[in-house]
Amino acid sequence: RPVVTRPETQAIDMNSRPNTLAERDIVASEQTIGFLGLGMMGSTIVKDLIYTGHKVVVWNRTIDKCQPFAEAGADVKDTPMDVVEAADVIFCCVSDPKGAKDLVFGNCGVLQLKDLRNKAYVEMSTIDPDTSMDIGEGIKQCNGRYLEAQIHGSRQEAAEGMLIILAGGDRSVFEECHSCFKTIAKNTFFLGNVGNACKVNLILQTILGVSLVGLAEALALADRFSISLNDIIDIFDLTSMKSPLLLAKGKEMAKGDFNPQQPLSHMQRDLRLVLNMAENLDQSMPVTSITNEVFKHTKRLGYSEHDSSAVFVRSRF
Ligand code: NA7
Repeated sequence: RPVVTRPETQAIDMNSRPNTLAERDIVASEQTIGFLGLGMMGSTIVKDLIYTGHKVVVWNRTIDKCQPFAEAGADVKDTPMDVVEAADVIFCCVSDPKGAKDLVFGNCGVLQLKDLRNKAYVEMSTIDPDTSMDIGEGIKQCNGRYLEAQIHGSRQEAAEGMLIILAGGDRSVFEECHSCFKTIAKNTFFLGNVGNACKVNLILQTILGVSLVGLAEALALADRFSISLNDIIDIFDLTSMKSPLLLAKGKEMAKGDFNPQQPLSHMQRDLRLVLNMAENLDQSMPVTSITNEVFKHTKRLGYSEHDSSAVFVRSRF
Protein backbone atom coordinates (compact mmCIF):
# COMPACT_ATOMS: atom_id res chain seq x y z
CA ARG A 1 0.00 0.00 0.00
CA PRO A 2 1.53 3.35 -1.00
CA VAL A 3 2.20 6.08 1.55
CA VAL A 4 -0.40 8.73 0.75
CA THR A 5 0.07 12.40 1.55
CA ARG A 6 -2.84 14.82 1.25
CA PRO A 7 -2.54 17.18 -1.70
CA GLU A 8 -1.66 20.71 -0.61
CA THR A 9 -4.64 23.03 -0.33
CA GLN A 10 -3.96 25.91 -2.66
CA ALA A 11 -4.74 29.34 -1.28
CA ILE A 12 -6.93 31.41 -3.55
CA ASP A 13 -4.93 34.02 -5.46
CA MET A 14 -7.22 37.06 -5.32
CA ASN A 15 -5.15 38.88 -7.94
CA SER A 16 -5.21 36.26 -10.70
CA ARG A 17 -7.64 36.99 -13.54
CA PRO A 18 -8.78 34.83 -16.45
CA ASN A 19 -7.38 36.23 -19.73
CA THR A 20 -10.83 35.74 -21.19
CA LEU A 21 -12.44 38.49 -19.07
CA ALA A 22 -11.03 41.46 -20.97
CA GLU A 23 -12.52 40.39 -24.28
CA ARG A 24 -15.95 39.50 -22.84
CA ASP A 25 -16.99 43.07 -22.21
CA ILE A 26 -19.06 42.34 -19.11
CA VAL A 27 -21.55 44.81 -17.69
CA ALA A 28 -22.31 43.67 -14.14
CA SER A 29 -25.91 43.13 -13.11
CA GLU A 30 -27.24 45.70 -10.64
CA GLN A 31 -28.61 42.91 -8.47
CA THR A 32 -26.95 41.87 -5.24
CA ILE A 33 -25.45 38.41 -5.69
CA GLY A 34 -25.42 36.01 -2.73
CA PHE A 35 -22.94 33.15 -2.69
CA LEU A 36 -23.02 30.10 -0.39
CA GLY A 37 -19.88 27.92 -0.42
CA LEU A 38 -16.35 29.22 -0.90
CA GLY A 39 -14.57 25.98 -1.77
CA MET A 40 -12.16 25.86 -4.70
CA MET A 41 -14.91 26.39 -7.27
CA GLY A 42 -16.94 28.89 -5.26
CA SER A 43 -13.97 31.06 -4.37
CA THR A 44 -12.70 31.18 -7.95
CA ILE A 45 -16.14 32.18 -9.18
CA VAL A 46 -16.71 34.83 -6.48
CA LYS A 47 -13.26 36.36 -7.01
CA ASP A 48 -14.11 36.91 -10.69
CA LEU A 49 -17.63 38.18 -9.94
CA ILE A 50 -16.16 40.82 -7.65
CA TYR A 51 -13.57 41.73 -10.28
CA THR A 52 -16.25 42.21 -12.96
CA GLY A 53 -18.09 44.64 -10.67
CA HIS A 54 -20.81 42.52 -9.04
CA LYS A 55 -21.99 43.38 -5.55
CA VAL A 56 -21.48 40.16 -3.59
CA VAL A 57 -22.63 38.81 -0.20
CA VAL A 58 -20.99 35.56 0.93
CA TRP A 59 -21.19 32.78 3.50
CA ASN A 60 -19.04 29.69 4.03
CA ARG A 61 -19.31 26.99 6.71
CA THR A 62 -15.64 27.50 7.62
CA ILE A 63 -15.68 31.21 8.27
CA ASP A 64 -11.91 31.78 7.75
CA LYS A 65 -12.34 31.26 4.01
CA CYS A 66 -14.48 34.43 3.86
CA GLN A 67 -11.64 36.71 4.99
CA PRO A 68 -9.97 37.39 1.58
CA PHE A 69 -13.41 38.15 0.12
CA ALA A 70 -14.24 40.61 2.89
CA GLU A 71 -10.95 42.36 2.08
CA ALA A 72 -11.91 42.41 -1.62
CA GLY A 73 -15.21 44.15 -0.82
CA ALA A 74 -17.71 41.33 -0.29
CA ASP A 75 -20.18 41.50 2.56
CA VAL A 76 -19.80 38.43 4.83
CA LYS A 77 -22.86 37.00 6.60
CA ASP A 78 -23.22 34.59 9.53
CA THR A 79 -25.77 32.19 8.02
CA PRO A 80 -27.17 31.16 4.62
CA MET A 81 -30.46 32.75 5.68
CA ASP A 82 -28.72 36.12 6.20
CA VAL A 83 -27.26 35.92 2.69
CA VAL A 84 -30.68 35.25 1.20
CA GLU A 85 -32.13 38.19 3.10
CA ALA A 86 -29.46 40.53 1.72
CA ALA A 87 -29.32 39.31 -1.90
CA ASP A 88 -31.54 39.20 -4.99
CA VAL A 89 -29.96 36.17 -6.68
CA ILE A 90 -28.34 33.51 -4.48
CA PHE A 91 -25.87 30.94 -5.83
CA CYS A 92 -24.96 27.78 -3.92
CA CYS A 93 -21.81 25.77 -4.65
CA VAL A 94 -21.06 23.06 -2.09
CA SER A 95 -19.70 19.51 -2.24
CA ASP A 96 -22.70 17.24 -2.61
CA PRO A 97 -26.50 16.81 -2.63
CA LYS A 98 -26.67 16.45 1.16
CA GLY A 99 -24.79 19.74 1.71
CA ALA A 100 -26.95 21.45 -0.91
CA LYS A 101 -30.16 20.26 0.81
CA ASP A 102 -28.89 21.18 4.28
CA LEU A 103 -28.32 24.76 3.16
CA VAL A 104 -31.88 25.04 1.91
CA PHE A 105 -33.91 23.01 4.42
CA GLY A 106 -31.61 23.04 7.47
CA ASN A 107 -31.22 25.17 10.52
CA CYS A 108 -30.58 28.81 9.51
CA GLY A 109 -31.09 27.62 5.92
CA VAL A 110 -32.59 29.45 2.96
CA LEU A 111 -36.21 28.47 3.66
CA GLN A 112 -36.11 29.86 7.19
CA LEU A 113 -36.78 33.21 5.54
CA LYS A 114 -40.30 31.91 4.60
CA ASP A 115 -40.99 34.60 1.99
CA LEU A 116 -38.68 34.43 -1.04
CA ARG A 117 -40.69 36.78 -3.22
CA ASN A 118 -38.33 38.66 -5.60
CA LYS A 119 -35.51 36.22 -4.79
CA ALA A 120 -33.93 33.72 -7.16
CA TYR A 121 -31.98 30.66 -6.00
CA VAL A 122 -29.37 29.10 -8.29
CA GLU A 123 -27.97 25.65 -7.44
CA MET A 124 -24.45 25.10 -8.77
CA SER A 125 -23.46 22.17 -6.54
CA THR A 126 -23.39 18.93 -8.52
CA ILE A 127 -26.64 17.20 -7.57
CA ASP A 128 -29.03 14.57 -8.91
CA PRO A 129 -32.36 15.50 -10.58
CA ASP A 130 -34.47 14.38 -7.56
CA THR A 131 -32.51 16.58 -5.15
CA SER A 132 -32.82 19.47 -7.58
CA MET A 133 -36.58 18.99 -7.85
CA ASP A 134 -36.91 18.89 -4.03
CA ILE A 135 -34.90 22.10 -3.69
CA GLY A 136 -36.83 23.76 -6.52
CA GLU A 137 -40.16 22.79 -4.94
CA GLY A 138 -39.08 24.15 -1.54
CA ILE A 139 -38.03 27.47 -3.08
CA LYS A 140 -41.24 27.69 -5.12
CA GLN A 141 -43.43 27.03 -2.10
CA CYS A 142 -41.91 30.14 -0.51
CA ASN A 143 -42.66 32.12 -3.70
CA GLY A 144 -39.04 32.14 -4.88
CA ARG A 145 -37.72 31.29 -8.36
CA TYR A 146 -35.29 28.40 -8.93
CA LEU A 147 -32.62 27.53 -11.49
CA GLU A 148 -30.25 24.58 -11.47
CA ALA A 149 -27.00 25.75 -13.08
CA GLN A 150 -24.65 22.81 -13.12
CA ILE A 151 -21.04 23.70 -13.79
CA HIS A 152 -19.15 21.42 -16.11
CA GLY A 153 -15.38 21.81 -16.00
CA SER A 154 -12.28 21.46 -13.84
CA ARG A 155 -10.90 23.89 -11.25
CA GLN A 156 -8.39 25.01 -13.92
CA GLU A 157 -11.22 25.73 -16.35
CA ALA A 158 -12.97 27.70 -13.61
CA ALA A 159 -9.77 29.72 -13.07
CA GLU A 160 -9.68 30.46 -16.80
CA GLY A 161 -13.37 31.47 -16.96
CA MET A 162 -13.92 28.52 -19.32
CA LEU A 163 -16.66 26.54 -17.58
CA ILE A 164 -19.79 25.30 -19.35
CA ILE A 165 -23.07 26.13 -17.61
CA LEU A 166 -25.92 23.65 -17.97
CA ALA A 167 -29.13 25.21 -16.70
CA GLY A 168 -32.72 24.11 -16.14
CA GLY A 169 -35.73 25.62 -14.40
CA ASP A 170 -36.88 29.23 -14.43
CA ARG A 171 -35.81 30.89 -17.67
CA SER A 172 -36.12 34.41 -16.26
CA VAL A 173 -33.47 33.56 -13.65
CA PHE A 174 -31.23 32.16 -16.39
CA GLU A 175 -31.48 35.49 -18.20
CA GLU A 176 -30.89 37.55 -15.05
CA CYS A 177 -27.69 35.58 -14.42
CA HIS A 178 -26.29 36.61 -17.81
CA SER A 179 -23.43 38.81 -16.52
CA CYS A 180 -22.44 36.23 -13.87
CA PHE A 181 -22.43 33.35 -16.34
CA LYS A 182 -20.53 35.45 -18.89
CA THR A 183 -17.87 36.05 -16.23
CA ILE A 184 -17.24 32.40 -15.48
CA ALA A 185 -18.23 30.38 -18.53
CA LYS A 186 -17.40 30.05 -22.21
CA ASN A 187 -20.84 28.53 -23.01
CA THR A 188 -24.23 28.40 -21.36
CA PHE A 189 -27.12 26.08 -22.22
CA PHE A 190 -30.73 26.34 -21.08
CA LEU A 191 -32.08 22.78 -21.12
CA GLY A 192 -35.70 23.23 -20.03
CA ASN A 193 -37.27 21.83 -16.89
CA VAL A 194 -35.63 21.37 -13.49
CA GLY A 195 -33.73 18.07 -13.53
CA ASN A 196 -32.64 18.17 -17.18
CA ALA A 197 -29.37 19.99 -16.55
CA CYS A 198 -28.49 17.61 -13.69
CA LYS A 199 -29.09 14.66 -15.99
CA VAL A 200 -26.91 16.10 -18.76
CA ASN A 201 -24.11 16.95 -16.33
CA LEU A 202 -24.11 13.44 -14.85
CA ILE A 203 -24.18 11.86 -18.32
CA LEU A 204 -21.05 13.86 -19.23
CA GLN A 205 -19.42 12.74 -15.98
CA THR A 206 -20.15 9.11 -16.92
CA ILE A 207 -18.16 9.54 -20.13
CA LEU A 208 -15.31 11.10 -18.16
CA GLY A 209 -15.21 8.50 -15.38
CA VAL A 210 -15.28 5.49 -17.70
CA SER A 211 -12.63 7.05 -19.97
CA LEU A 212 -10.29 7.74 -17.05
CA VAL A 213 -10.45 4.17 -15.79
CA GLY A 214 -9.77 2.88 -19.34
CA LEU A 215 -6.79 5.20 -19.65
CA ALA A 216 -5.45 4.22 -16.23
CA GLU A 217 -5.68 0.49 -16.95
CA ALA A 218 -4.00 0.83 -20.35
CA LEU A 219 -1.13 2.88 -18.89
CA ALA A 220 -0.77 0.43 -15.99
CA LEU A 221 -0.37 -2.41 -18.50
CA ALA A 222 2.29 -0.42 -20.36
CA ASP A 223 4.04 0.12 -17.05
CA ARG A 224 4.07 -3.65 -16.37
CA PHE A 225 5.83 -4.13 -19.72
CA SER A 226 8.28 -1.36 -18.73
CA ILE A 227 7.21 0.61 -21.79
CA SER A 228 7.74 4.34 -21.26
CA LEU A 229 4.43 6.01 -20.44
CA ASN A 230 5.68 9.18 -22.09
CA ASP A 231 6.17 7.24 -25.33
CA ILE A 232 2.62 5.88 -25.12
CA ILE A 233 1.28 9.40 -24.56
CA ASP A 234 3.32 10.84 -27.45
CA ILE A 235 1.95 8.17 -29.79
CA PHE A 236 -1.59 8.55 -28.39
CA ASP A 237 -1.30 12.26 -29.21
CA LEU A 238 -0.88 11.36 -32.91
CA THR A 239 -3.95 9.13 -33.04
CA SER A 240 -7.57 10.03 -33.67
CA MET A 241 -8.36 8.84 -30.11
CA LYS A 242 -6.63 11.81 -28.51
CA SER A 243 -8.52 14.43 -26.55
CA PRO A 244 -7.08 17.39 -24.62
CA LEU A 245 -8.42 15.96 -21.39
CA LEU A 246 -7.14 12.41 -21.82
CA LEU A 247 -3.72 13.74 -22.87
CA ALA A 248 -3.56 15.95 -19.78
CA LYS A 249 -4.73 13.13 -17.49
CA GLY A 250 -2.28 10.68 -19.11
CA LYS A 251 0.57 13.10 -18.43
CA GLU A 252 -0.54 13.45 -14.80
CA MET A 253 -0.63 9.66 -14.44
CA ALA A 254 2.86 9.34 -15.98
CA LYS A 255 4.24 11.98 -13.61
CA GLY A 256 2.29 10.83 -10.55
CA ASP A 257 1.11 14.42 -10.16
CA PHE A 258 -2.43 14.27 -8.80
CA ASN A 259 -3.01 17.91 -7.93
CA PRO A 260 -6.82 18.02 -7.71
CA GLN A 261 -8.42 19.61 -10.76
CA GLN A 262 -11.46 17.48 -10.17
CA PRO A 263 -11.18 15.62 -6.86
CA LEU A 264 -11.52 11.86 -6.99
CA SER A 265 -14.23 12.00 -4.29
CA HIS A 266 -16.32 14.23 -6.59
CA MET A 267 -15.89 11.82 -9.50
CA GLN A 268 -17.02 8.89 -7.36
CA ARG A 269 -19.95 10.92 -6.00
CA ASP A 270 -21.05 11.62 -9.57
CA LEU A 271 -20.85 7.95 -10.57
CA ARG A 272 -22.91 7.02 -7.52
CA LEU A 273 -25.55 9.58 -8.54
CA VAL A 274 -25.52 8.24 -12.12
CA LEU A 275 -26.06 4.68 -10.92
CA ASN A 276 -28.93 5.75 -8.64
CA MET A 277 -30.57 7.50 -11.60
CA ALA A 278 -30.10 4.41 -13.79
CA GLU A 279 -31.45 2.12 -11.04
CA ASN A 280 -34.73 4.04 -10.98
CA LEU A 281 -35.11 3.39 -14.72
CA ASP A 282 -33.92 -0.25 -14.68
CA GLN A 283 -31.19 0.95 -17.04
CA SER A 284 -28.27 -1.48 -17.10
CA MET A 285 -24.85 0.24 -16.76
CA PRO A 286 -22.35 -2.56 -16.08
CA VAL A 287 -19.24 -0.64 -17.15
CA THR A 288 -20.22 2.40 -15.08
CA SER A 289 -20.85 0.12 -12.08
CA ILE A 290 -17.35 -1.31 -12.31
CA THR A 291 -15.92 2.16 -12.87
CA ASN A 292 -17.63 3.29 -9.68
CA GLU A 293 -16.11 0.34 -7.78
CA VAL A 294 -12.66 1.25 -9.09
CA PHE A 295 -13.02 4.86 -7.89
CA LYS A 296 -14.47 3.67 -4.55
CA HIS A 297 -11.48 1.42 -4.00
CA THR A 298 -9.06 4.23 -4.90
CA LYS A 299 -10.82 6.41 -2.32
CA ARG A 300 -10.25 3.68 0.28
CA LEU A 301 -6.56 3.73 -0.60
CA GLY A 302 -6.51 7.37 0.57
CA TYR A 303 -6.86 9.31 -2.70
CA SER A 304 -10.20 11.05 -2.08
CA GLU A 305 -8.76 14.53 -2.19
CA HIS A 306 -6.36 13.90 -5.08
CA ASP A 307 -7.30 14.36 -8.70
CA SER A 308 -9.47 11.72 -10.38
CA SER A 309 -6.37 10.71 -12.37
CA ALA A 310 -5.06 9.09 -9.14
CA VAL A 311 -7.22 6.13 -10.18
CA PHE A 312 -3.99 5.12 -11.96
CA VAL A 313 -2.38 4.29 -8.59
CA ARG A 314 -4.94 1.54 -8.00
CA SER A 315 -4.63 0.19 -11.54
CA ARG A 316 -0.90 -0.33 -11.05
CA PHE A 317 -1.43 -2.95 -8.32
P1 NA7 B 1 -14.41 21.98 -2.36
O1 NA7 B 1 -13.22 22.80 -2.66
O2 NA7 B 1 -14.22 20.64 -1.72
O3 NA7 B 1 -15.39 22.85 -1.45
C1 NA7 B 1 -16.56 22.32 -0.92
C2 NA7 B 1 -17.40 23.45 -0.36
O4 NA7 B 1 -18.62 22.87 0.13
C3 NA7 B 1 -16.75 24.16 0.83
O5 NA7 B 1 -17.14 25.52 0.80
C4 NA7 B 1 -17.38 23.43 2.01
O6 NA7 B 1 -17.37 24.18 3.21
C5 NA7 B 1 -18.79 23.27 1.51
N1 NA7 B 1 -19.59 22.23 2.19
C6 NA7 B 1 -19.46 20.91 2.08
N2 NA7 B 1 -20.41 20.28 2.82
C7 NA7 B 1 -21.14 21.26 3.40
C8 NA7 B 1 -22.25 21.25 4.27
N3 NA7 B 1 -22.81 20.10 4.69
N4 NA7 B 1 -22.76 22.43 4.67
C9 NA7 B 1 -22.20 23.59 4.23
N5 NA7 B 1 -21.14 23.67 3.42
C10 NA7 B 1 -20.62 22.51 3.00
O7 NA7 B 1 -15.27 21.67 -3.67
P2 NA7 B 1 -15.31 22.52 -5.03
O8 NA7 B 1 -15.40 23.95 -4.68
O9 NA7 B 1 -14.24 22.05 -5.94
O10 NA7 B 1 -16.69 22.02 -5.66
C11 NA7 B 1 -17.93 22.54 -5.20
C12 NA7 B 1 -19.04 22.08 -6.14
O11 NA7 B 1 -18.84 22.64 -7.44
C13 NA7 B 1 -19.12 20.59 -6.32
O12 NA7 B 1 -20.45 20.16 -6.24
C14 NA7 B 1 -18.54 20.38 -7.71
O13 NA7 B 1 -19.02 19.22 -8.33
C15 NA7 B 1 -18.92 21.64 -8.43
P3 NA7 B 1 -16.05 24.20 4.14
O14 NA7 B 1 -15.13 25.21 3.52
O15 NA7 B 1 -15.48 22.80 4.12
O16 NA7 B 1 -16.55 24.59 5.48
